[in-house]
Amino acid sequence: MKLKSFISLSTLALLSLSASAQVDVQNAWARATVKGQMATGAFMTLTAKDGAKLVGGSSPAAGVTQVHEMKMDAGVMKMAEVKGGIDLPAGKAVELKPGGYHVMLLDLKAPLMKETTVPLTLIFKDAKGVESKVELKLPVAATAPAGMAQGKPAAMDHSMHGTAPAKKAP
Ligand SMILES: [Cu+2]
Repeated sequence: MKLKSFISLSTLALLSLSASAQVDVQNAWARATVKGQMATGAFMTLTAKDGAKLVGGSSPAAGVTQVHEMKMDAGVMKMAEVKGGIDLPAGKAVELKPGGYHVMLLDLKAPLMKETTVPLTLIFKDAKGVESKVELKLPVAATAPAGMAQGKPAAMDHSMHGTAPAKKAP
C-alpha cells in the first residue's frame, strides 16, 4: 500500500511539472513608441493546455511590466492592472489585444523602434500555484502585424485535409 501511494504521488508531481510550462503563445507583438513615450503595450494570444493564469512579466526594456486590462467604466475607457492575473481556461485561446487585456511595459528605458524586437518574459501560474516562465522576443510594430488584426488565425494548417497531391483545379 505504501509503495503504491508513493508511486501515484510521484506521478502527480511529474504531471504538474510538465503542465506548468504548457502555454502556447501566438501572434505576439509590442507597439512601437515615439521619443518621450514612457509606456506601451504588448499583445498576443495565449492558450494554456491545462489552464493557467498570466500573473506578470518582465523585460529588460522596461522598468516595470504589468498585466493590464482596458475596459469601459461609466463611459470612460480605463486601464488597470489585473489583480490576480488573467485567467487562461484550459485549451481556450485568450487574446491580449488593443482595447482589452495587454502586457504593459512601463518606465521604458528607450523608445521601442518598429522593425526591432523586444525581449519579454511572461510569468504563469498553474492551478496549483506553481510558477513557470516563457521567454519571448516580440516584434515591435506600429499596428498589429498583417493577418493578426482581423481576429482570425494567421495561418490555418490545411495540410491535414486528405492526402491528395497538390493540384490546382482548372
Ligand atoms: Cu496598460
